[in-house]
Formats: sequence, structure tokens, C-alpha cells
Amino acid sequence: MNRLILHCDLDCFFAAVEIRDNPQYQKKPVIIGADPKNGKGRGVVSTCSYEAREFGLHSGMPISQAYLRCPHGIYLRPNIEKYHKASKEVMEILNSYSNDFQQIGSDEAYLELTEICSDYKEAKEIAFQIQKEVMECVRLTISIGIAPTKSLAKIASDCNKPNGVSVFEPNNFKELLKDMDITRVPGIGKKTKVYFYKKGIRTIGDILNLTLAKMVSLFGEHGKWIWNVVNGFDNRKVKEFHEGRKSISAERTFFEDTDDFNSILSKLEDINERIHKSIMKNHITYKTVSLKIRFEGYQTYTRAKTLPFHIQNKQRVIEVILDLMKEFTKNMKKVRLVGIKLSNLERNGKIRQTGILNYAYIT
Ligand code: TTP
Ligand code: MG
Repeated sequence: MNRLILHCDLDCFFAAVEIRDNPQYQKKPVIIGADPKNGKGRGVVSTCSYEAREFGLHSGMPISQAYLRCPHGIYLRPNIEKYHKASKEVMEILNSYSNDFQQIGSDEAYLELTEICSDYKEAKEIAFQIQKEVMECVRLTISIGIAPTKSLAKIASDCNKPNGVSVFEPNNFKELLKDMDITRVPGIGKKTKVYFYKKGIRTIGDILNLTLAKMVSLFGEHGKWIWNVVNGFDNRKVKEFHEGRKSISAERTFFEDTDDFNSILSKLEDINERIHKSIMKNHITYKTVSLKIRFEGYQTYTRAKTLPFHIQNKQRVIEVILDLMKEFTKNMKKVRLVGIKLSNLERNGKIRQTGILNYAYIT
């Protein structure tokens, strides 16, 4: 139960991209989907802006019905290529925060931060940092839920849209959930909710008041899943380390661009510490160490060094990184982002040792 999982979900994704690229659509009801043809069109709404949602419009609604409710809306056909590019850019940012990353569809992803953050406060800081980076780089807002399980994180990310961060901690999530409508639970949609309502179950609190046995007797296996979700029992992993993985990396953006060497070094040490938690847990050794550095104005450089054989040595990584930094320190501009990547991985690889405590590195 003391895991830290983030669920990130872009706000009204397709519509947000169109509004980003056409500022005249800001604060207007924007609907992406089929051509409404003055109310006679066929097809459905893909998504719509929050202003359009105030008229009752939503994904999947027939476009003709949407037009009836909101004839003055801005109706646009989807531009899938553009959304694909934005999605890729956002996912790259999200993936840079954790190697345990799982993309769902075009605008959602889970990140496991259990080994990366020590507490919920730290996870919340990362969530704000992600929002800032997504806004700066892709100019979109993203809502983030933080919780001890994947399903609770998904419920949380939906609680404070748009551009929200919601945190469910192990000791308070039931209190936060209890007054919510059962449709907040993934797996209870508009159709299924009717069965629950018929039994007098309307809020998540009503489910929390039932025993597992009662839920199973009422709704079978589905009831068991729902009961487990709201009670925080969901062991699904975000992503296990897999043999095919080519690298482990992490990067961080500074809240303010800096040329202070100590802050840069401490950020690098922090990143190094975090990736080594995963490295050690999965018994991985690596041979190539890469530095990524981005300066103000977005000039980005990567530099790598391949060692003569595989190692697992935090200190050595920092030494290599400092070595790779040297070429930039002469006329150092302000730094915006730093990252470390370890590649040429081997699982359960042999680590050469010289002393009892230190892993060897021979140049
Ligand atoms: P969602 O994340 O479900 O919706 P959203 O991002 O538009 O809105 P929210 O702020 O509530 O997260 O889906 C992501 C994109 O997928 C959405 O922008 C459009 C597309 N989509 C469809 O084309 N058809 C659909 O039925 C749904 C649900 C989504
Ligand atoms: Mg979304």
C-alpha cells in the first residue's frame, strides 16, 4: 500500500490542441468530431472543450444532438497527425520522469514513482514539475492523480480537471472517495451504474460499507474487482523491467535556469540516485553513461562514454558525467535541464570487484 503512482491525463486533448493553435477559440465551445451539417450530420463528438461540456456535450454523443444543444459551437474535424505529434512529445516528457512508464491510448499514462520519491509531498512536486514542462514544451494542460494504486491514481486524476493535481494517500483516500458518485470508479459506466443504483448503491461510500462477500453475492466477479479498487487493493504493476530494455534514464528541468554549479551537480546526483534504485533492484549493470544537457534557448546536447566493461557504480557514473560536462563549463550558459542515461545494459551481469567494497572501473 505504500506505493506512489501517478496517472496523467491531458485535458480535452484534441480540443486543447486546436485551441492552442487557434487562440481565437479560447474560452469558446469547441467541438471536435464529425461535420454537424446544420444538425443533419451523422457521426459523433470525439471530444469537446470544457465550455462545450457546460451544454451537456461529451465524447461519443451524436453530432446532431450536440448541434441541437450548442448550435453556436465551433465544430472542427479531427487532425489526427497533429494530435499524434503532440501526444508523442508529451509521452517523451512523462517517460523521462520514470522508467516505469505505461502509455494508455493517446493522452494517458501511468508512472511508478515508488522508488523515485520518498513521500507524497515529493511526488506532488514532481507532478507540478511535469505540468510545467508539458505546458512549456507542448503548451497543453495535463491533470495528474497521485495514489498508492493504478486505479486510485486514475480516479484521482479525474477529480480536479483541468490542470489539477489530486493526491490520495493511504490514510485518507477512503475519506476522499466516500461521497463520490460510483461512476467515478473505472468500470462503472452509465449502463452498469443502473444495477448499482437499483441496490441502493450510489456513492463509493456505499460500496465501502459493504463486505467483499456481499459485493460478490450482488455483482459477482465484477463486484469483487470494484470492491478491491475502492479499498485500495490493486497490485497491478505500471511496468516490470523487461529483458528487451535498452536503457535506463531520467532527466530534470530546473524551476529556473541556472549556472550555479552546485545546484547542477546536486540535481545530477539526485537523478543518479534515483536511477540506481531501479538498477540495483533489477540487478543491472551498464557500460555506457550519457549526459544530456539543455541550455536556456533550448540548445540540447548529449555526450556519452562507453566503459571497457559493465559496472554498477554510482560514484563512477558521477565521475564520468563530470568529465562529459567539462566541455560545457568553460563558457557555461544557464542550464535548463540535465539528464543521465545508462545503456548497454546487462541483467544479472557480472560486476568486477577490486576491493571488498568498491566495484572496479579500469580505464
Ligand atoms: P479522453 O482522455 O477520454 O478525453 P479528453 O482528453 O478529451 O477529455 P478529459 O479532459 O476529460 O480527459 O480522450 C482523449 C482523446 O481521445 C480525446 O481528446 C479525443 C479522443 N476520443 C475520441 O476520439 N472518442 C472518444 O469516444 C473518446 C472518449 C476520446
Ligand atoms: Mg484526457
